[in-house]
Amino acid sequence: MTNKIYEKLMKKCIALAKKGVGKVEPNPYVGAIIYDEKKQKILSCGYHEKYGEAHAEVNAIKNLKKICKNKTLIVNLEPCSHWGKTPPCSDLIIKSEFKKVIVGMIDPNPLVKKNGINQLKKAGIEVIEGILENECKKLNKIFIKNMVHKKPYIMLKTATTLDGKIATPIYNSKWITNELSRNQVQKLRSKHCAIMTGSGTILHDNPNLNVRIKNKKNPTRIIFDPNNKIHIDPDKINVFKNNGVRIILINNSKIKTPDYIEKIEYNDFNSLFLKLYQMGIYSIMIEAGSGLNSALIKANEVDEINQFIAPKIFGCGLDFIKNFDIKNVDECVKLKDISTKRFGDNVLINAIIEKD
Ligand code: AOF
Ligand code: ZN
Repeated sequence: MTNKIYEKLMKKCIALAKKGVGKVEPNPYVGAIIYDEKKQKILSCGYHEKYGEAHAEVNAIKNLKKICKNKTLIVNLEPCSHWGKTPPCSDLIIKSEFKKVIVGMIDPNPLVKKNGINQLKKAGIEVIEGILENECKKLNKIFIKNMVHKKPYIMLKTATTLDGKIATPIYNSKWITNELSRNQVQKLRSKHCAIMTGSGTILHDNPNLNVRIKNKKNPTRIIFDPNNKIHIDPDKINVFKNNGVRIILINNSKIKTPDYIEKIEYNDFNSLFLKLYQMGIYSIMIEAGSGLNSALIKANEVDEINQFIAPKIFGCGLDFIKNFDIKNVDECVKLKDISTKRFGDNVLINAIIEKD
């Protein structure tokens, strides 16, 4: 069997895995296919459907009417080998007498991490690793960040003019990007556990930071105010309006806040994000001004940027990032895996921040 066929099947696994979006988090998105190499035929498919329930491999095996003996299993994530909320998939795969297992990427979960593959090999099953590895890693970028760093995945969104401005000198920013771009921002918000902004944005824009798409849950709001600049007045400050949305305030003041606001202290970004992860925040979309944007990028905490660019030039005003002390080009923050998308006359640039 050529890798081309495995790649095609892996693509299908990724598509199956995506059916779990919004239902399995913080678990990974996983799809599995059982394939008959002799007949060159897909016999069964499965995916991880719901948090805490059967893994993709188990569902694919369950959906197969015949026996798995001598068949090939394709799965985008290494099969697990541990007892979690469900039994180890590696045991079931061995018991089912598969001949071959095709794996997209190694499971970064320290409880698995190569153990699943090693067990399969020990049982005499042929394992082929790394098929469409980059695509598989992209699919589970949040899960990988969570497992490796025990911190939330951080995506910074900004909406700028062609010259990188987010507002005029008098803080006017309504609207730099067009309606199509702003609708896309709504979709991005709905895909993250939380939205985080700083005190400057709250005081100048008084944003709602909500999702206005029907049947979509509002993400947790995280307000970063380490210098205690905001007065918590839900009548005046929109993000503090309590309509069932979780609110986390980061400040160091002793002032009592309403019970529905969770308050945490700020020391540094690293301990803040470790803490937020422990509080069940697995991914954060940053929608802030240049102060917080710059501090987060400088601290190497941002994983991904989505920059919407409008065909406008201000030539003055607020930059989306400021005060980097860079002298030589090779000292710059480097971006990779660039993709672009048009929204009418706006362009969205999506990029991953290089960390090595
Ligand atoms: C999933 N779905 O399809 C696969 C996973 O607590 P458990 O038993 O659900 O185990 C979760 C871990 O199992 C997860 O962190 C990952 O390491 C591994 N594989 N998880 O939720 C799946 N294949
Ligand atoms: Zn499993």
